[in-house]
Amino acid sequence: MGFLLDAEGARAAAAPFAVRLAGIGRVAIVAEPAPWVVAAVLGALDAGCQVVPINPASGEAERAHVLLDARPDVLLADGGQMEELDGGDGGGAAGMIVYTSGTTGPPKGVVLPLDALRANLVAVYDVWAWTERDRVVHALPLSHVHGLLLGTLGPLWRGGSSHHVGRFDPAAIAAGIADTDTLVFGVPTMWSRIAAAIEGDPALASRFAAARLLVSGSAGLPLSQHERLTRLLGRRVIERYGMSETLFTVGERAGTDDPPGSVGRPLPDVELRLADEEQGLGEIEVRAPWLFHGYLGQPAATAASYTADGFFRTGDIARRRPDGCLQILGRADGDLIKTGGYRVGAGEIESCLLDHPAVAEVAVTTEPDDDLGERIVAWVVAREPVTAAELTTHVASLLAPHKRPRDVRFLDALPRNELGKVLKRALRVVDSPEPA
Ligand code: MCA
Ligand code: AMP
Repeated sequence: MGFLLDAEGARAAAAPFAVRLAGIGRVAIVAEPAPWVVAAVLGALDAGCQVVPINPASGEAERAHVLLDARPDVLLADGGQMEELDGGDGGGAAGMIVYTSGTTGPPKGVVLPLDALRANLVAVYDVWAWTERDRVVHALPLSHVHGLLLGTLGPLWRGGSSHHVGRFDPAAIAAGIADTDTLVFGVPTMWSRIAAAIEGDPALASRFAAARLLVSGSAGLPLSQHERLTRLLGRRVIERYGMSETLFTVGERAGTDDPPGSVGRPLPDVELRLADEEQGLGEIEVRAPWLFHGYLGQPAATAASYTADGFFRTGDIARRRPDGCLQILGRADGDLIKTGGYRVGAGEIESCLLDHPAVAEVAVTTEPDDDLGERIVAWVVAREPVTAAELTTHVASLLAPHKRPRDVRFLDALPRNELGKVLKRALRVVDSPEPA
């Protein structure tokens, strides 16, 4: 299906939502990829609301958690129909609350004021020489900052246009690339599927090559994929790095000559350091004018995510190359998973599986996956007969399909240390092609 919105059209579509939402504090929006969602988000922000985008694919448990945690005053769904809810504290400063996973527990609400959203985009406009002539083409979910902020509000607030092609499909993205100034945004899974599609239909290459900027983000694009895309397109896909909490902080510049395999350099106004600056290695710590204003209702978790001198601890380990570009090496904690560009906590999947009556014990790990980057693997000790498909469906329906394990492996017992803690490393080693 898909839709194309320009700034003027979006403004006109947003106006009635701004009127309807005037005086409302917090509004949850089921963020299906549809023009009414864009209009509702813009209108709600104009009306001074706090917008809580909800993944349309999220299951009952996850949606119930978000609604209970954020306590929005209204819920917009199905073409913009409004349902009044109990509400909570009446909201806060205009902006967004984006739900994202931690290593343990259910997803947390990342509070992002409107000023932060706008300031971050201004920095991105700067490094990519982004103008009102530019159009973004993408198929990203509108429940996360990549698709909603960068892919949609970014071009519309700049005065340009945003084209969401609907369900991700390389040919649809290619068809959406206008001969003008087009920026194509995607996660690495999309870029490797685009590469495969071009190999099957070389005529697609010239469409992608015509775009002004091709950008990958939300997870690392492996060097082999960079090389494959450069070979197919005769040009570079550039990378950028960000987080829901920090928004976009590091990126390769338009027209870069830097060798691929890095996420580029910090954006203007970003103070970025590595935990061991002498070695040019370690956890990325950032300070920027647009950092989040905490996890909703979780002051302890918020405080724990900062260093004593006010830098946000990203949990990402990086190396600074001699040319100043940053290479992301991995996560400090393996329990935070990136699959298809989605952030998923091992703990939330473990809790969900433990709620299934047949599951006695469970540990969730990941394995490298050519398509998804990381594949979620559940190691299960069953107390009664159950199939992998039943468990997968359980997770997909309660949380979201992208959180479902791609492999379920049954064991008689989980390996534990003398304190009873599960040894996830041993599970990775125990790996066998068939379930035990
Ligand atoms: C399969 N499906 C199931 C089940 N098995 N549904 C229910 N129960 C099951 N057991 C269905 C799914 O519903 C879906 O169907 C279909 O199978 C395929 O699902 P899946 O394999 O999970 O995904 P995909 O369709 O292959 O999608 C790949 C994707 C997607 C398009 C790359 O992962 C994606 O959109 N990723 C983007 C993530 C993103 O935007 N992250 C940004 C975070 P159907 O589709 O028909 O319902 S923001 C961020 O990271 C920051 C700040 C940053 O820096 O950008
Ligand atoms: P989220 O909050 O869903 O946006 O996830 C943020 C996480 O995605 C970061 O902490 C990184 O682990 C990962 N990430 C985002 N962009 C990149 C990138 N270009 N390369 C590697 N990892 C990335």
